[in-house]
Amino acid sequence: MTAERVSSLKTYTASELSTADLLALTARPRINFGSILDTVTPIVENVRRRGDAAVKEYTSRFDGVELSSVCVPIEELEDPELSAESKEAFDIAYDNIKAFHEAQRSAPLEVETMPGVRCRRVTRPIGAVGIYVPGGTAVLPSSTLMMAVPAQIAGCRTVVMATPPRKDGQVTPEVLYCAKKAGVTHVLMAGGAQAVAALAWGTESCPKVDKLLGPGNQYVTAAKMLLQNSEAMVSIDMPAGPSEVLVIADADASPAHVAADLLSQAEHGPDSQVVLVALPGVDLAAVEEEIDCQCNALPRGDVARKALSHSCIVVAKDKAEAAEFSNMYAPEHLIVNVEDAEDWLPLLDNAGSVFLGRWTPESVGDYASGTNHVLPTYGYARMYSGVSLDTFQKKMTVQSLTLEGLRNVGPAVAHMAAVEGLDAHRRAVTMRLGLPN
Ligand code: HSO
Ligand code: ZN
Repeated sequence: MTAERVSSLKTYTASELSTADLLALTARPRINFGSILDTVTPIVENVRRRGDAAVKEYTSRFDGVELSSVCVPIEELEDPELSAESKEAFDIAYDNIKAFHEAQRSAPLEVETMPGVRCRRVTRPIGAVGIYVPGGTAVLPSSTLMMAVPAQIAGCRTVVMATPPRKDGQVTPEVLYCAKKAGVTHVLMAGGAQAVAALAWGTESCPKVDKLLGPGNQYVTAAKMLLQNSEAMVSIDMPAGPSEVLVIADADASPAHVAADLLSQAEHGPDSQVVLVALPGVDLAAVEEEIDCQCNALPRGDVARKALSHSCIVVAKDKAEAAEFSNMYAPEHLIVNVEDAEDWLPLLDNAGSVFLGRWTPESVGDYASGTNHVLPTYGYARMYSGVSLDTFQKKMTVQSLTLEGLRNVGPAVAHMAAVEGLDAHRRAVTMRLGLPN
């Protein structure tokens, strides 16, 4: 398949490509977990055996920080000093995320399947969760809110936030502010595979959690994958890869806005995935020029440029072709910057979160519209949902029968048990009903 290079972005015309070519365009870079697991496995084992001492050693080696304590109850950390403006911004985000996630509570479910046979489904919080808030090149207090707020609404008893400490050994003030506000109970001052292992196994200072959540680098992801298949008895939110956006633009979309949206995802990391699906009439040269110009002015322009070097433009002839490609790609974020955005929704099946219309940049969902920004990447939006209230809960079914109920359903149960040759099952029913054994 040949690509026309306008300036920085490879450009393809969807109608000229075979299905195989289109599929190849949706392929994400392969991650070689084999070699990553070789690094991560001994770390995970060491933390299992030696607990806090191992976490301290790795934090000293990888982060250059000497920890006095590894994990502390959050009330032991002093309230951080934040400007009024910062507080207000995080408070608005908190309120909106809370409002949207509180509305996700499901109504109790109850069905009488036969007279006297009552079936219910009740919801219970997961007892202890570990939320991983990445450090690295950007501090992400917003990610703290995205995970801690739904955990707080769900009623999780223990919420351990793991985050790499700053060079001075402190937690970033904004991260701590969000953690306190959203009910985090413990702070684990570590990052990487060692933090994930401490959460999964538990250490002297760190409570063992039932579920691990949150994005992280390849080591964090590998540790989560390894631990969910181990004796640690821990589940994970979802598989994770680099962050992504797919922007669908029509001729009315402002090239400056399209470029800004692409760059907002590209600046996350050199491996970010950025795709533009352009409808007829989009001035691609203008978009390219905007990308170039805006990129030069960005503090993280070099990161964004690396991401853009493996990104592309797909030209679609109409709405159906654009939606079909987007569904094939299954992006983490999907921006639909078109005139009739609302009409597109019924056509869209696979995306972590959708941003409809020209006034809806991805940034609003990243921070404060109320939706969650921990979303499936790597094409997993085909079968995974983003983090939500459900992520922090599990459902328990309940049945209660009256004698009449057992009379109604019992004969079918007894017959099925006989078919399966499970006589003890059959007798548990027939005995109660006073039927011959
Ligand atoms: N777009 C990121 C989330 C984020 N953006 C955090 C800014 N801060 C991944 O969904
Ligand atoms: Zn973002």
